[in-house]
Amino acid sequence: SLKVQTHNFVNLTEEPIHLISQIQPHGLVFVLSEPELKIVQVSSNTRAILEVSPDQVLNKNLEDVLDSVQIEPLQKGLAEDNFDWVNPSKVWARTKGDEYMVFDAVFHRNPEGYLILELEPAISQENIPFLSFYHLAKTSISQLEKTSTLDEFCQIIVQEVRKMTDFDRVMLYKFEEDGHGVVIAEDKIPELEPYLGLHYPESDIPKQARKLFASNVIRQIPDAGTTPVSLVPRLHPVSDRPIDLTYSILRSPSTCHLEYLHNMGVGASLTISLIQDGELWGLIACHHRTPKFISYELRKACEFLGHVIFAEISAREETADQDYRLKLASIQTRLIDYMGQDDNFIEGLVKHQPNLLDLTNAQGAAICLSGQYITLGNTPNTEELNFLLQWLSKNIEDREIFCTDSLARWYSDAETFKDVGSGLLAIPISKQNYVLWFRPEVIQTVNWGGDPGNAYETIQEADTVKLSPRKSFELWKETVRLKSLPWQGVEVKAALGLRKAIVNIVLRQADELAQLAQ
Ligand code: BLA
Repeated sequence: SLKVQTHNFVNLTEEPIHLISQIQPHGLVFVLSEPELKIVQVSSNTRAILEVSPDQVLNKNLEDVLDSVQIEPLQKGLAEDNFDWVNPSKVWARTKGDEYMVFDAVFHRNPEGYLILELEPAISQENIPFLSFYHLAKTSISQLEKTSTLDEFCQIIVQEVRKMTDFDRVMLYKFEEDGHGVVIAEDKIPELEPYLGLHYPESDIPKQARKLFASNVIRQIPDAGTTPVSLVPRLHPVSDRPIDLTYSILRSPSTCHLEYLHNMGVGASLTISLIQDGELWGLIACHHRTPKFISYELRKACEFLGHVIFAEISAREETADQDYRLKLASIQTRLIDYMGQDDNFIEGLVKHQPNLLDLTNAQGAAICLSGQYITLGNTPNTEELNFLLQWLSKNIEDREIFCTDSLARWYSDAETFKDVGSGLLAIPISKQNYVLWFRPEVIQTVNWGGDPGNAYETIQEADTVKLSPRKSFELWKETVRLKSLPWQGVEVKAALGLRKAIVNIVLRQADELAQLAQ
């Protein structure tokens, strides 16, 4: 029935990807018990890589696989959980006969406290040696300092990452407030069609994946066409649960995402998280049409570059905000002065320059006090204002502010005055008394990478339901109506500041009236 499907569907979009218990086959994973470093879980591809079966490895100590000469130097770092000190360590393991294979050994402690070792093939591919990385970062940063706009800046980032890694396509993907995202910068080989400026729905990168990416900041899929391998035993012998692979570098991505990459024609990817104030701000997403492996060192270099560069983005965003915030603060101060000077304080908000409109960059404003309106600029008419106020007093309750760039979504009658009031910022002063700011409709075209209304399909297979990403990422133009330009955080704050000042004046006047009456 529909009910069952809905239930499954919720489970599917929230698939716990950190508990997948599968890894990508190009490396090996060992879950260890301490202090003896006994192997309690291992990936089942030991035969393919080391020519021994998982059973021959399980319950052995790590030194039986990597011999003690290699492990002893690491033990101090491991005992102190000093992973920066041990990662990566070059180790070798016997494959067959007298042959050895060299790996990058990378240790971490998972969220449950278990020690995990991952072995990746040590491929020396440094056309950019790690030690010269500092110079690279320095030239990149000095290049970046010359750029003036944020867009230019982001463009340099993707170019630098592409120079370092030689991916076919490198993008900077930024999340918007509602969870969907936009490609804001791109560097690519000419044969590929551009994704720059395209929007992608929230479900392409579901919530639990975004959460994981905030703690595991760099992830690679060197070959999206391979079949994942399982851990054996499937459950951790002590916890009796799937091991938490949140911080793993080899964890297999969800099959849904592998299908997505296939549909996009992507053979390999590298993704770097950009974090701001603990939250995922965006991603640097790299694509290659064919398999491509990036060594641990080079990944670290990319991660570092992403980090350093992103600090600069944040700083620039903040300065831009800061200048506007200062401007609005000075308008607010002047409005408060005007209110103090005029006999009727309301007049002070509308008679002078700057006025109420300048405080929030609105095209219309209305002050509604005791059933009277004073308006400025383009506003709905008196009757429309009457109904809007009734709706507001019923619906916004005790909130200090109501703010939307699409009023008609909440209040359908707003469609009739969309040309003046598609956006509304409302502050209640007291019951029935409001200051309202309006913005007109701005019809926008949003270019989506595929139809966002059909971002995925649900496929029923016997008694299970699975999600499958869309097959086509072809440009899909959406015309967005009944929406104004968005209110910015600093504008909302300025409105709240004014509210405080007005409430104080109203309270003072009420006090004075009460004293007169005594
Ligand atoms: C992961 N989806 C991702 C990732 C990206 C995208 C960048 C992170 C990949 C990584 O960290 O290696 C999406 N890639 C994009 C977008 C662009 C791009 C938007 O290049 C734009 C150009 N995805 C779906 C559906 C589901 C889904 C229907 O489309 C299922 C609900 C899931 N995507 C999904 C999951 C992950 C993901 C579960 C996490 C993969 C993992 O690490 O396990």
